Amino acid sequence: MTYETLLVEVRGRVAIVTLNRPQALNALNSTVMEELREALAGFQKNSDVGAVVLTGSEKAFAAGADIKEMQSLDFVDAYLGDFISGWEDVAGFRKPMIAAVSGFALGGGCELAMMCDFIIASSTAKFGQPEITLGVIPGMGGSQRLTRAVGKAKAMDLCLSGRMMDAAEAERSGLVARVVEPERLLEEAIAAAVKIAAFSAPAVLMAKESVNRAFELTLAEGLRFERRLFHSLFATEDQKEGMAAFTEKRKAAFRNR
Ligand code: CO8
Repeated sequence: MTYETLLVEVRGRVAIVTLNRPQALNALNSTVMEELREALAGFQKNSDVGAVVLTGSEKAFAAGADIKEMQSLDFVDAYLGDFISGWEDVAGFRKPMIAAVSGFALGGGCELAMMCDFIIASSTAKFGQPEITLGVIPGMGGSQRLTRAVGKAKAMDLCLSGRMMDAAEAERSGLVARVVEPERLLEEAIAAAVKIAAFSAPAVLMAKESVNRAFELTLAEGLRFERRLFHSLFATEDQKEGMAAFTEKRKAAFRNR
């Protein structure tokens, strides 16, 4: 499958998706959205893909929604067409997805990185929600996911001032899971994805689902939800294999069923 705005490569059980609009610093237009949704829908159905790495270029993960595309939009068109709502399918992807971020992750770019399960950043990465400088506000989670990730003080600072934060500040604030040197970014993200994709797929998907529920449920309901999923994993062959491998002091060979 070839795309206009994405490069897609599958290595073993890991799919690597590279945003590829270098002329616009990977600005996210409707083609990127449609193509990413299509690629992810394919990975969702493909049991040979266990995890995804989403990345951009050295200079930009993505410098935001495409300003030139949305410039002339009016309220009625945006509202009736439910502009950008298709990105929810990216956030709803059920398999693990790691963002490997180098350079600018601004506006929709920062929001796209936050739709992934965790972010590995190059030391050159810069995160921000500069929408306020354009007379708008974040539209795809910047005021919500960012606030949950970094807390009110930093989220307010970024959304109100439009300033960027570097990788070190992003890691300190809890937005980023790991920071690595630029030349190691992709290698580190792929290694993490390879490791995750080798675990039991039902356990991996349930771990993701359970962590995500922490943002929606009360603690008591979340704990109950987690426990029910935990119970259900005892119905899998992989649980038997994982625990047998531990007691037999060998590496588990998960069948992903
Ligand atoms: N949209 C369209 N084109 C862009 C964008 C963008 N967001 N960002 C950069 N480009 C283009 C530039 O116009 C330029 O094109 P051209 O050469 O044809 O003029 C090319 O990319 C290179 O950019 P610069 O020359 O500006 O590169 P610099 O290195 O000088 O500056 C910056 C890099 C600082 C990143 C600068 O390009 C910039 O400020 N970009 C805009 C950042 C921004 O405001 N982003 C927020 C956009 S609004 C948004 O994201 C709303 C989110 C809503 C939900 C989206 C769902 C995913």
